[in-house]
Amino acid sequence: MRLKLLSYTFFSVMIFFITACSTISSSENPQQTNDSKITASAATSNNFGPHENVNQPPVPLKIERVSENEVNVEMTAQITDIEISKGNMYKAWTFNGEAPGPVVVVKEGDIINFKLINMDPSIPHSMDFHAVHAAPSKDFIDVMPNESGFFTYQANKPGVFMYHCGTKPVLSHIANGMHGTMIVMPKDGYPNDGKINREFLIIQNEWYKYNDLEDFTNGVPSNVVFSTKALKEGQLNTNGVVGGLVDTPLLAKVGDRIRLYVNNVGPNEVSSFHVVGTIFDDVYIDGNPFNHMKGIQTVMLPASGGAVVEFTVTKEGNYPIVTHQFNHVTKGAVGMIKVTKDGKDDGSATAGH
Ligand SMILES: [Cu+2]
Repeated sequence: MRLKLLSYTFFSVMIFFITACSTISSSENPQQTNDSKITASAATSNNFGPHENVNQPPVPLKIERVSENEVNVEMTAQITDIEISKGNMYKAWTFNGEAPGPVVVVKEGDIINFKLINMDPSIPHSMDFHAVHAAPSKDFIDVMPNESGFFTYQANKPGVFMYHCGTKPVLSHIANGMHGTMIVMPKDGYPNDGKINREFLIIQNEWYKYNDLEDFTNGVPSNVVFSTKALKEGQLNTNGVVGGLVDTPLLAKVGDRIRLYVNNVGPNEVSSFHVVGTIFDDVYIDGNPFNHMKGIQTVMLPASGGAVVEFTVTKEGNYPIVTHQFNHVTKGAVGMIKVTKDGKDDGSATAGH
């Protein structure tokens, strides 16, 4: 494994982390994984079980607006290898072959006609959208292997919401990668909509020993990571991998007012979400415009919790995104916003050696 050293002078600490590059371009299919690495990884991993020889290529999210207040959303449950740190392949249980799964963006009040296609040949999966009012015993039920489930519900509260597989044991399904974010855009927008120059989605999640419920339950995460999902065509779209948002930083221009939709999908840890070198001017807890706070240094995100944070970058440079629980930073929880004169990547290193 290659170790890089990030100089983090603001706190006069040096943070070691393992770099990995596993970005997915939003405009093309995510990269295919390397079978020889998976075989090597399988020899040391403890429990692939019935998924031993399964590695299903990512399937793009299908979302189609069928009327002013109605969308059709189609997702898959599938098994897909993801390189969570250099050389460490994880046979993830996923939605659509991404972990976290693809971002789903709808509008407040939308009726969602949801289809879940379970491509997993061996175990059931399901979908629990925190964004909707539903009867879990009917609307979040298991979909059997190689079958599809159809569900309808309404997203009538705005915000940044977690979704996850709710099949028992839920912890195994979430920790193995079945989590993601739905953004329900407020019907009247956010107060600063006209002043925002750039917006990104940042998701925090943890990884543990492979498919090990004992470790999920009583252990500590081996990695804590940030990812981003493309909110529009051409934006970066990554899995939750160590170093993903350092090797390929988010870009901004001096003076930009930036909005981050943030979501901590856990499964177990709290996030103390902070961007070094700035103060959040405006924060909307869980992304609801009603929950408006100002002048916040660190936003606490419970497991599953979300927020919208807005801030201005006033100087050129690299702004680390962290959870201020610094033991998690050493496990990968750092991303980078690179601020340049023109908002383009100037090629300078985001992590010093
Ligand atoms: Cu599942």
